[in-house]
Amino acid sequence: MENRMFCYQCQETAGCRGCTQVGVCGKKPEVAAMQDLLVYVTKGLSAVTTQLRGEKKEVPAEVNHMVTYNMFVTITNANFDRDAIVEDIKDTLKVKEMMLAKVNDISTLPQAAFWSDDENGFEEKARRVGVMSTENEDIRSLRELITYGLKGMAAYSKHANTLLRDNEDADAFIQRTLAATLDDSLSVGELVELVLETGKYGVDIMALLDEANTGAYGDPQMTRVNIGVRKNPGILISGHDLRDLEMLLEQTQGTGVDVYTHSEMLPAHYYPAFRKYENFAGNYGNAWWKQKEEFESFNGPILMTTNCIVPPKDSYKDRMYTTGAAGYPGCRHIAGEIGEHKDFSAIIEHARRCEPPVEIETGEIVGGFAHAQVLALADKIVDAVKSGAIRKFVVMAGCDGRMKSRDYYTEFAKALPEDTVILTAGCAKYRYNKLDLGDIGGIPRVLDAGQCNDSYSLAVIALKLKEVFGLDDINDLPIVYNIAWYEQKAVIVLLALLYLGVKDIHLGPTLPAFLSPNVAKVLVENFGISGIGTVEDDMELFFGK
Ligand code: FSO
Ligand code: SF4
Repeated sequence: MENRMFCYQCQETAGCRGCTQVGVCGKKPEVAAMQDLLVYVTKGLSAVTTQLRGEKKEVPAEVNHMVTYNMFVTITNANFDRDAIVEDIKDTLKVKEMMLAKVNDISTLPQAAFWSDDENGFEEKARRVGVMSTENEDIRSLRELITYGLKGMAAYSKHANTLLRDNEDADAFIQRTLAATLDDSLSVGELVELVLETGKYGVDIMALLDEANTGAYGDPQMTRVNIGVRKNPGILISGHDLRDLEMLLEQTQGTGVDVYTHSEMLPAHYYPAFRKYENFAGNYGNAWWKQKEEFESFNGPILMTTNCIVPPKDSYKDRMYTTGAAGYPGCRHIAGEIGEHKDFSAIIEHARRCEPPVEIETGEIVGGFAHAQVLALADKIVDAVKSGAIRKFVVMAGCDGRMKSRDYYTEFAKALPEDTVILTAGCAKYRYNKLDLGDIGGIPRVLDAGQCNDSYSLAVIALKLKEVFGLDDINDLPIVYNIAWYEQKAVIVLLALLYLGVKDIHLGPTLPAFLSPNVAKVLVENFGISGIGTVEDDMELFFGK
């Protein structure tokens, strides 16, 4: 059989249909195959653990963590290392066998619960278990929508686990639902129900992560982050893992090496706990997709703690390190499980041999408007809404990406009426967070809550405003939603918003390829989801003529 792949899990999928030769993200067919197999064996393990729970037997926390880690590994541009993924498959099969031995009644378990082989059989099996192994396009669409939502949940769950927070109920849901995507007896209606339930647990997991982050590092506060450079050599840390950042900051004290954030790590500056580190220098660069140029000019080592990795150029590949679920062949990986100390000394030594970063811009970014900070300003905000100084809030959270069509978001932000305020989270903000959009009576017109998972803050803010204004329906608030998506964490954020009852979300720059026409119709009819138009048309749609 030819070596073809099929992946359509992200917004940049080839031709808005599916990557079949090589990923637009750079994922090669042999990596795609092992990711498909890792998802399959993780679903098999999940069916076994779900049966164990049904028999009132305990599932160890390490097994829960294995499931979420595996799913995280398969998120867009997190891990390109085939050999590492093969090891994950082997480990998962071993654990699955151990768990299977504890099951009393194996009669209802799916085939995936029994499948096992050595590495020689992996390629052959992978070809039979990919996305296209589900023939009915609506069932396939719903299974993938659920699976991608669970991948997003898994990523957020892992971040909470890293800070020693667990939610066994949500883990049980993730596993039960992964297993359900193998169940041929489920109808379209039942799968739609599961999509919504996934959103419910998405809210729970984001709440857990919010508690974990604020519990460990304090409530984000309004902060001005420098985007220029200092004179020392630096380490650039990217991705979403705050615990990795904390360990790196601790280990760089007194070494003469500065630490800069990149892309989704920018919001770390908003947490009080990280301000005390004098070598925490600022943010360097922009959203993930510009990293080829920016990593080059940074000069020092780069630590990728999660997605989004762009296959590195040879000129800086030896300076790129990965940790956690991230991986790239040829880049050094820093080991360390949940609760373990990670040793970053090799990166620090490396930084000392490097030139300081080249300055690519100067100035500041203002952020830190997670729920506590916004609620501290609630009176001011409510007055501004009542007086008409703020007409509408525009949620522009989500992801950035390399498609030219995303210029829309910059133009949209520029065209917004001056009595509107952008609420944002995620890397989508880089499309407009360096524009000077001013403020309304001291309230900045771009309120950045943080990372994509901090979209949860935006929901908390909306619910609070609903209460303050005495409204029955969250959709009666003066808030419109124009969200950009790229990978699977955005899927769980979207499902969480749907669960909270938010209607009429605009999603761009294109709708997901994994929505079949019928599934898209369900989302349109029940939730009013739609795409984006031209900036002019959308201005009129949102704000009238
Ligand atoms: Fe962006 Fe990448 Fe945070 Fe995503 S850096 S695209 S939705 O990983 O997770 O916002
Ligand atoms: Fe293509 Fe996106 Fe899949 Fe990468 S993650 S192979 S770009 S659909």
